[in-house]
Amino acid sequence: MSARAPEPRPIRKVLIANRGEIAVRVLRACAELGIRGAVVYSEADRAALPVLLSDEAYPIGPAPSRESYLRAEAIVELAVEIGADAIHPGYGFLSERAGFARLCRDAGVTFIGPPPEAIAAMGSKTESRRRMIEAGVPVVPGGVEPLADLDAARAAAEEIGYPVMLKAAAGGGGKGMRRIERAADLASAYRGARSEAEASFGDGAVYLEKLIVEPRHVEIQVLADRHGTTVSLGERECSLQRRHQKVVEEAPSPAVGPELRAAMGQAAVAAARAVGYVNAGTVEFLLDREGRFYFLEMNTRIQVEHPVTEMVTGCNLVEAQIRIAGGEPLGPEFEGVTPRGHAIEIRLYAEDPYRGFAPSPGTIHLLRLPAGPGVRCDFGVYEGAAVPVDYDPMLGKLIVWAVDRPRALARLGRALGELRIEGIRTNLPLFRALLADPDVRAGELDIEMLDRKLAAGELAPPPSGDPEELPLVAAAIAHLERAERAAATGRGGGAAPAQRRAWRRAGRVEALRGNR
Ligand code: MV4
Repeated sequence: MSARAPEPRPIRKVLIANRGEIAVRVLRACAELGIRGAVVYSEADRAALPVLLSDEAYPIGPAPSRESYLRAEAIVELAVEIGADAIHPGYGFLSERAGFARLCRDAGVTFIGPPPEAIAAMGSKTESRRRMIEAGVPVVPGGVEPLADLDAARAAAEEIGYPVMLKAAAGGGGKGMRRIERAADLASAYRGARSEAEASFGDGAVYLEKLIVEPRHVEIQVLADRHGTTVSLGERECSLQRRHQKVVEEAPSPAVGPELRAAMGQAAVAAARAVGYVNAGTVEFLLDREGRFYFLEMNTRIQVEHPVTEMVTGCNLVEAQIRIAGGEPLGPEFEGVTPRGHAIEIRLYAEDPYRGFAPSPGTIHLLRLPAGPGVRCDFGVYEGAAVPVDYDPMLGKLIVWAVDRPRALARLGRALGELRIEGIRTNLPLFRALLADPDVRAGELDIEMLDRKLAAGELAPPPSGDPEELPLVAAAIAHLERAERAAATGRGGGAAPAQRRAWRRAGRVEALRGNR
């Protein structure tokens, strides 16, 4: 066990080294804690929502993230200069760079995340597999050493038994990964994986695992304080992915009952302890059809899908991150947490699902977010805002909660019906199609299902002129006509000009919906 870090400084001001919805999310947690929230912003984000909601905002460079949100030294220097006690890295950007956490430590600024050693240990696939095996956490059968050459790969594959999977030792996220069904395909896969790993990570080392066929992706949220307490907050089902990009997440998983949850939770806590983990983290598992689970990797950051866990546990994970970083112990409310009800999150992207998911940057002319019981919207944009081309195109997330899965699905359908985004194309139609899909409704999910269904054309756009929208269109037109009649006859009761314009626009937008 490593020595505990020295008592951290009290957190009165946080610098947020991120943008979009997660910067907004952290600002909200800071505000509730009575902490000042400062943000950095690139030239493309001068008028972005986090800047508008922050207590302080500082320009950090031009649009490309390399010249702005990835400027580790400049961000730490800024934190020192403005007297920030801590830096929250959000997700992406600098969040999983051990070197950045080290820079913060050296500058006396608290990094709101795990120690650099834990980030580094989980950053290497082979190193983390070794540590997990030592800690008794189940891993996918296979090697823990990089393969010396093709002959070594042949021998290892025979021993594991086909089908197998080649993975980059330095990597994660699917880069340098090859599935191999039979010995005849090994040589070319080996060369391909090596060169891809070299190109992606500057390290061509690869190793072999048994291929798990049609598994689910189930991940466990953990929290660990600086006093030796580590807890599990249950799982998230994240199998609905497109090319390693999650699209829908839910909690609990339809495939996980109390016993499996307890077993996976124990394994996740053991995984975190094995690397001296502190703060919020996620342990990813593959879950096979027989209910066996295997450690895949650990994400040492807050995640996009954290709200589904928040909705079923009542814990505020970003608040917990800040409290932990400030040295507070996890209170009794974090012990023996069991999920209540069911939460589903969908990610809204500025991309067109029916044109190969091409990015669709531009200006959001109309944004109407759903509300009402059990509905949460975490967005990084507002009506009138521009969506830059320079970053991940996620606009925000819609999260619903209800007492059970069928009711959560119904609520999601209702909320999707209220949501309007105009000016840019989004993947919204995909969710209507997914909600209508019998496998999705039944909770019968696996990691390749979405790609399979998209390739098979099973998620076709819903018919245009959606009948549920007709009453809205009719009401808008009727209102507009009444207002115009009243204005033409010069008698009272006419809408004010600004309101009339708004209705006219709403009416046009609704009328145009037919050709989507
Ligand atoms: C696997 C696998 C099947 N068998 N390993 C993809 C990303 C990387 N973190 C690990 N991944 C996988 N590893 C074995 N031995 C299938 C995947 C995988 C996957 C995993 C989680 C979520 C989505 C995925 C999509 C395709 C493949």
